[in-house]
Amino acid sequence: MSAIDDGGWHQAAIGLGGNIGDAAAAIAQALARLDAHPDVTVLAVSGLYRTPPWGKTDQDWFFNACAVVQTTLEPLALLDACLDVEKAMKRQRLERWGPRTIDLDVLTYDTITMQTAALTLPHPRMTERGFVLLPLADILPDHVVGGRSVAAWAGDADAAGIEIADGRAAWWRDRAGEVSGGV
Ligand code: PH2
Ligand code: MG
Ligand code: MG
Repeated sequence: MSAIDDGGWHQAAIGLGGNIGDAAAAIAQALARLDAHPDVTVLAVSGLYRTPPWGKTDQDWFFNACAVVQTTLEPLALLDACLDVEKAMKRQRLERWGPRTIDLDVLTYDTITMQTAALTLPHPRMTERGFVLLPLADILPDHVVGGRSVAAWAGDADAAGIEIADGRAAWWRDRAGEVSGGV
C-alpha cells in the first residue's frame, strides 16, 4: 500500500499505561525511549491520567497517557519498536488485562484500518476505554475512528474516577530522568 510504503512520515497514536511500581516514571521513560528511536518523533503527549482498572477490576489503579508520534516505520515495525521499549524496560505482566509495569499499544496509524494476528488498527477496544479516549482527546480530538471523532467518543465514555494527575505539557520530560538506564 503506497500510503505506507512511500518512505515518508506517518502519524500514529500510542497508548501507554502501567500499574506496578512507579508507573508514571515508566510511562515517561517509555516516551523518552520512543522519541530516541531514529525513526520515531514524539509530537505531542497528553496529560498524565490516574485511572481505575478497566476489564479486570481487582487490581491497582493505573497511570495512563497517550502520545502522537511521527514515524517512517510501517505499522508492524512501529509495533515492534513499542514492544522493544517494553522489553528494554523489562516489562513485567502477570496476566492479560492484569497488572503490568508498562504497556505500549499502537492505537491508530494515519487513517489505516488493518487486521492481522499481530496488530489490529484502530485498536479494537479503544472506543470503549475512557482511559484511552480521555487522554487521546487532549491531543487528537478531531481524529476519526469508526466514523466518529475521538472527542465524540471521549464525551460518551465512562469517565468515572478518571483524574488528571499532571496536566503540564512537558510532564514526561521531567519524569523520564527519574528512571536510570539509556535506550
Ligand atoms: N490496561 C489494560 C486493562 N485495563 N485499565 C486501565 N485503567 N488502564 C490500562 O492501561 C489498562 C486497564 C490492558 O492493557
Ligand atoms: Mg493495553
Ligand atoms: Mg499491550
